[in-house]
Amino acid sequence: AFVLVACGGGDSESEGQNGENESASESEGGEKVIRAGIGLNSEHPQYKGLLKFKEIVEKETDGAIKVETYHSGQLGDDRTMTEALQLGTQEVTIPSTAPIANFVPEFSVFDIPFLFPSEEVADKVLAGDVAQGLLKKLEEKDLVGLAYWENGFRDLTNSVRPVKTIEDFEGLKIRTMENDLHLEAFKALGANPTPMAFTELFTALQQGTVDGQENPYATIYLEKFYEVQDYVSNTHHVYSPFVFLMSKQFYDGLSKEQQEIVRSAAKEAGKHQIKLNREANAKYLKNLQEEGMEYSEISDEERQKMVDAVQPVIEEFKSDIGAETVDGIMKAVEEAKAE
Ligand code: TF8
Repeated sequence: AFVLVACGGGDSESEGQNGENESASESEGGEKVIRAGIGLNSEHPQYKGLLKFKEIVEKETDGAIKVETYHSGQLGDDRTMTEALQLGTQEVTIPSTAPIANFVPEFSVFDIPFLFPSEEVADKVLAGDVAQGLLKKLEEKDLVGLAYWENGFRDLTNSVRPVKTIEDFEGLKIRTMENDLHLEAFKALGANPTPMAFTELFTALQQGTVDGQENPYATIYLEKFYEVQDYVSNTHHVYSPFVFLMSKQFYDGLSKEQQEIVRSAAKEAGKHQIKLNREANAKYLKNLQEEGMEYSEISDEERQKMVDAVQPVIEEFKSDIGAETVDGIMKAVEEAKAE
């Protein structure tokens, strides 16, 4: 019944086995469909990862589960797609943790500025008990967190001036994700932040409703923000994980075996996504400069001033996030650093 517009994979492996093709046709009519929507465009590693998920799930279930993929916010933004999962009108989305905090406040722990010093530390902490425990909390909100994927370290762009020092933030109108901790952190840095859905961001930058935004280099480049932004700085102020979310209503309707398949597919596709994402984030700063953006490097000394400026905000939010979660993640960071 469903004709797929965006097709992933398409390699010979998916056609190979005769017996499996037969059972797939027998399941006609009874097939389940996963409508998977993401915010970023089809060039982004987030979408490449989603295509990998589709390939694995359709192969492993012999076509009993079909995956339809939608990019560029075609089905909505992070928040509205997450709500659709709760209602059971969409099956999969992969938002940043920041908007997920509007559903499960503990996820804001990842919005603590300068929490993760490196991707290696992020990997270890996200694989650890506290971060994995947060995924389980989603079930109380009719969501199933199948795996962490990666958005990555966020860097600042704007169209007013090069940002090298903390003083340079003064008065800049910065779009933030819909997350209170982000908002307050940017106020503490001296900026004038406005929360906004990602789907409205390009136009807001273009029309000058906001002066700047912050996202990993892959997003800044692949979403062509360089067309409407002049300056980029390696603030690396927050590491954003993505969470691969499934509607609990849908998940509960799967057989045990299918649940295992979607779970391991989300993890496997996540490894692929994270690899591509790191290659992209490492590569695209150069492309941004080639497109004419002026790059400013933040010195260690200046970054320390930013770390100090946001400390009161972290204190203020600790009880909202949950002291146990904050302390648990911070301990995990220290342990990962020491390894
Ligand atoms: C943001 C996030 C987004 C993603 C994606 C659009 O700035 O970094 O890029 O969550 O879903 O809103």
